[in-house]
Amino acid sequence: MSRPSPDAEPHKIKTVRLLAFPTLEERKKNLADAGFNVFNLTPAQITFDMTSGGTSAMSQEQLAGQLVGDEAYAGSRNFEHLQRSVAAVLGHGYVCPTHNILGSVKLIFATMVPAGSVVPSNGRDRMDVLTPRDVEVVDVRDRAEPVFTGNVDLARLEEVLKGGKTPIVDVQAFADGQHPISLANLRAVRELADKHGARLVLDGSRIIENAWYVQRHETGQADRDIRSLVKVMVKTSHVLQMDGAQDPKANAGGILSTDNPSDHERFINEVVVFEGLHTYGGMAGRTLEVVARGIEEMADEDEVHWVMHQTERFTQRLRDGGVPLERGCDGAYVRADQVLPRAGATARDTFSAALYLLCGVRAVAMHRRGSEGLVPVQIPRLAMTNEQLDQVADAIVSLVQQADRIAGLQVVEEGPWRDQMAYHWVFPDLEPFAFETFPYQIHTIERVGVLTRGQREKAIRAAGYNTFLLPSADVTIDFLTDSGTSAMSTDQWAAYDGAKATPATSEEYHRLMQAWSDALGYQYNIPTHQGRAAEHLLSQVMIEPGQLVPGNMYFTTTKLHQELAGGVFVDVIVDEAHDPQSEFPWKGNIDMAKLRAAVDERGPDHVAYISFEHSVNLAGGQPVSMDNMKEVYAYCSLLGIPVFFDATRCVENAYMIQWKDPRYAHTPVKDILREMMMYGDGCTVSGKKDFLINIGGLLAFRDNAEWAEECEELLRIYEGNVTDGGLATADLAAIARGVEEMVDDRYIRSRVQQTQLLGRMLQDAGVPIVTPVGTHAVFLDAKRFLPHLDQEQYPAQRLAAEIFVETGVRAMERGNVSKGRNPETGENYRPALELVRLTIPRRVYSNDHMRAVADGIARVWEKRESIKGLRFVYEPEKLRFFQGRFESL
Ligand code: P61
Repeated sequence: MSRPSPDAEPHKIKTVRLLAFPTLEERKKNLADAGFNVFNLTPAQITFDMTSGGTSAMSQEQLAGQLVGDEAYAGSRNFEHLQRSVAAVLGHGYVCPTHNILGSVKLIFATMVPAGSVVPSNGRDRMDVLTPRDVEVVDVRDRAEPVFTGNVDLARLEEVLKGGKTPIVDVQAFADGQHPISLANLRAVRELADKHGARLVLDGSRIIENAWYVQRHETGQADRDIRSLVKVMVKTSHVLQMDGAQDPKANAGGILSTDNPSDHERFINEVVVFEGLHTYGGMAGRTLEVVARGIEEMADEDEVHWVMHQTERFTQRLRDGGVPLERGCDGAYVRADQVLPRAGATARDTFSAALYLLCGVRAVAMHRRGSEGLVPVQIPRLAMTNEQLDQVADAIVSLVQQADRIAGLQVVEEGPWRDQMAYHWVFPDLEPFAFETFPYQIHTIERVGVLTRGQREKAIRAAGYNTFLLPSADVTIDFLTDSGTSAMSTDQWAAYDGAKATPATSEEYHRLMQAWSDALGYQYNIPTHQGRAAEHLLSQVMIEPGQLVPGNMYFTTTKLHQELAGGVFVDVIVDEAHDPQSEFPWKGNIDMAKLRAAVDERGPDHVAYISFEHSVNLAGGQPVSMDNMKEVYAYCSLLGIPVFFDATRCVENAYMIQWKDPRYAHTPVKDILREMMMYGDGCTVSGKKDFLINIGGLLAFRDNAEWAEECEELLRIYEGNVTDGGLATADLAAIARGVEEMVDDRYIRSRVQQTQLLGRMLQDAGVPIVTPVGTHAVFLDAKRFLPHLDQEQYPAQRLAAEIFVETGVRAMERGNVSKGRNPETGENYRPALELVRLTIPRRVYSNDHMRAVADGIARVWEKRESIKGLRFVYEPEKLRFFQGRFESL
């Protein structure tokens, strides 16, 4: 079962944790304050904390598990769950929980290892805590074995066992994070232990990584899956100890499991002395639950392969860059003594301090001071993208290249443990390394659908070739919409959880008012449950029947509400917007000639307002220039015609101005946005897009109190209270945070540049797309993709279906099906743009996902000639794209 390297995460991002990017000056200050010992730095001072213990991204099911801890002293449901998951995945019938791995070690030594014992072990890092216990630890690792470097030297082990003072043999899976053991060797150790009446205690904290190694490198094991290898390794031991903060991806906790009732009996009688009752063992109920769920999930084949792929890729990049290192199952262990030979005994801590100074990354050697000069650079499981890891590797390579500029730390205070060290240092003059990456780490993941091609064929037929009708569980990468699909940050969640709910006025409401007026500069801000609710109120208040509403291309809900209020929409967008091949950079602009003609024809009194959308969705996410906003506003304000923005994607538009208009290249996006909003009298917003929340909207007026009052009157009737707009208090809190996060320059740049990347890769493969690429989506041009299909055969609809079958990616048709039929003639409108929208949710996918999507669509492109059209089998009258069903021609 030799698997190719996975090309993208087999999951998406559910929650993000924002990263800090301290400046060089801040890093110097932080280091000095920390006594130049990076152990003393805190995550808020660090960009990437390269450690794997308790730092993994968990699944959303684990996160949810935190809230179902029943926090009982005795016999909790979470403990029962732990028993079930240990039995199912590890195969042991008894489990005793502990507060962490040290708790497990403590119980084993208290119950099985009398003072004066000799304990053979293949690991060294445990010595720190074993030696003070009046036992002799003997290193029995087989130094001659080239592949399974954690194997036990069996002859040496037997020698030790023959001494008669050895009650247990201590074996670590992936000893010290660096040395895997083979299944054959583990079995031989068990035989020897049995022969001499000792018990084999396996530390399985990194059993997943070891199982992967066995699958990949041990003869005869390639066809076994990780799950069965884990079980067989566990069953080979008498007792398993496991750190909950490693493979189970919890932030604390540990277990001891066994099949032997008398061993278990001893553990549970001792656990009450040191840890807690045997049904919680020093863990909170929530941690028990997270560990239980983590054990159930940890052997997921795709996830294990992704984690190990990241480790291999990271290590290889360092090796290629000439960094001396030793392999780790969870990262690379850098030979600081070789990098900084002049630093002598302080080489490790000097390396760590220099790396932090260079780029804000922490890699720290912990525990006791020892002789080995290794600095572990561990990867928090699932928490970083390949791009981020590549940059961390590049930073380390750059450090190694500058090593001769670095003098060793001078010891000021010392002790036997590394956290006790304090130093003085003369800062070396290093060329700093700047990260250009997502300004967040992955906090929680969401598993995605993994169907086979055959299953996807069945699924799309069952959905009538309509991607709206596919269950999301069947979708691998969901590019249907960027609406309400953002990953929230942990800060947003914290605000959400901390909100004090009320149907009246809340602190969260006031905070939100402040956040909105800071971001947009408008005086009157009215919350709504989403965008269309704001459109409804605005249209009802501002439009008199028969009035024109000129706009830069329509959006479905916006136009609908204008028409329901008796308005007549007129499209005044520039012609280039209708041409998928025009390279004009401001395709969202209003054509002044068209606007003037519309106003002149009916007179300014017959124009309700201008409906001015930022980053025009249906034109392909095309931006409006600052000059155009100024010009439209200057013209309209003279005539007394209000200008209202649809500011749903205003931040993306602001970034496009920063990127494409040289006059704004150095202006923060926050300031560009404030200027943009000055050229309007108000706005509607669907908060589900740029504002980084899953639900919510806004109706705002710059300074007109009368309009605001009229809208609030309708709000009370249709939506909710004026202080919540029908939203939960908690959602108000999440929006307020989202509004702060959305104008972060690093964030919005990485967001829009991700869209650009996907567009470039598709263009490089020759796939016809709308150019220039917009902000939130890449639009495929189905007319050029499938020129052999007539528009009556719904090429965009078929293309979206075909992309799903080939790749598991869900896209949205935006062409003949969406536009509908002319009610008078019954004919399809046959719009100029026959498009498939690949819409990118915010903070949810990595750039590797983009690559996988581009490769998949390139495969569809290659076989385009064999793709057939569709015909309706069920065609609803209104908004037929949502429910319509088709069959293949
Ligand atoms: C979308 F197929 N957009 O792009 P609400 N203005 C703008 C939007 O993009 C927008 C709304 C107002 C969606 C969701 C969607 O026919 C459809 O918060 C520029 O959804 O009410 C929504 O905001 C409406 C998709 C909406 C559709 C209607 O995917």
